[in-house]
Amino acid sequence: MTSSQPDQAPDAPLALPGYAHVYSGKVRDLYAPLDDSGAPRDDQLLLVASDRLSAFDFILDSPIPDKGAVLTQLSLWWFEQLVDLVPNHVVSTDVPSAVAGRAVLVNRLKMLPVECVARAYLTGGGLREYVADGQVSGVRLPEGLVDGSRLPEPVFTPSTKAPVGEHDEPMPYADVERELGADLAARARELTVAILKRGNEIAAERGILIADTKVEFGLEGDTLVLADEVLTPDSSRFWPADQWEPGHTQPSFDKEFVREWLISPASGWDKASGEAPPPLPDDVVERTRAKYVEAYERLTGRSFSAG
Ligand code: Q0Z
Repeated sequence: MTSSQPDQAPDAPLALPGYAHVYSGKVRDLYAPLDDSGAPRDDQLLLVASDRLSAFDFILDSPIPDKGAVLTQLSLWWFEQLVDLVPNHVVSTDVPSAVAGRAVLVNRLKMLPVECVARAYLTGGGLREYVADGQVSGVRLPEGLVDGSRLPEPVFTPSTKAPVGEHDEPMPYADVERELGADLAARARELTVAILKRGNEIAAERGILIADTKVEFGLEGDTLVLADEVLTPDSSRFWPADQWEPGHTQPSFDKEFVREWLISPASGWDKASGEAPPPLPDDVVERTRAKYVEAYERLTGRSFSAG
């Protein structure tokens, strides 16, 4: 049995011949391809998405089959939809068979030291800021907004990059300008908002609202390049459009069954206890897998086939 602690370090990463493990996040792993001399290349990375799921800040013991592949294929599809707005880091999907479908070889970029977040709907940390002072990331909003309200325009709400196990914190735009310079800061802001707008234009036709999203940019010379994953349920809040009802917490498109079961008496788990959540019942795992596949199929119009 593996342990589940808040933001635990994950299990030992997979050994991939021809690659050196570089870093592991909560649900993804980074490797460097080895060159002919067996040394790690400094110009590329292999990004591997696992089937791990986080809920209530825990990495659950129950993997969701195919989650890593679904999210990887969804990111790849979005990169194509966005390529007229922003270049991306993708080099190849020719990856070791052990991670086929859930890994991407990418250009190693000089990453911006800022999490670029945009919000189209008000919830979470943005809602907390709005309730406190009527603003989100320094942008004054109309009165009377509630949890789930659509914002008049998407707002750029950058955050700091927190170490694994800590939460990102809101970063005033003036600090982004200090870190990046005014020109690069403005370009990152405009691109982040444009990505969320394009995402919502496409998703709206398919019954999904994208409340907010977090993207990462790197630099290739002076050019901002979209990196990491994009517009996936792990980097964004997806809401079912037909259930959208401002005034309360919206159900999550992907994690609703997991959260509902974990807080139900059936789980026997107390969110406030600090204890690890129990393993998920098979039907919750299967219904959650189906939601990830449904998001992929609705958005892309393609059918998902594992393997
Ligand atoms: C992404 C992350 C993890 C997956 C670094 N193209 C790039 N160039 C340089 N660095 C990155 C990328 Cl994508 C980079 N991350 C986040 C961590 C698995 C992505 F463990 N960190």
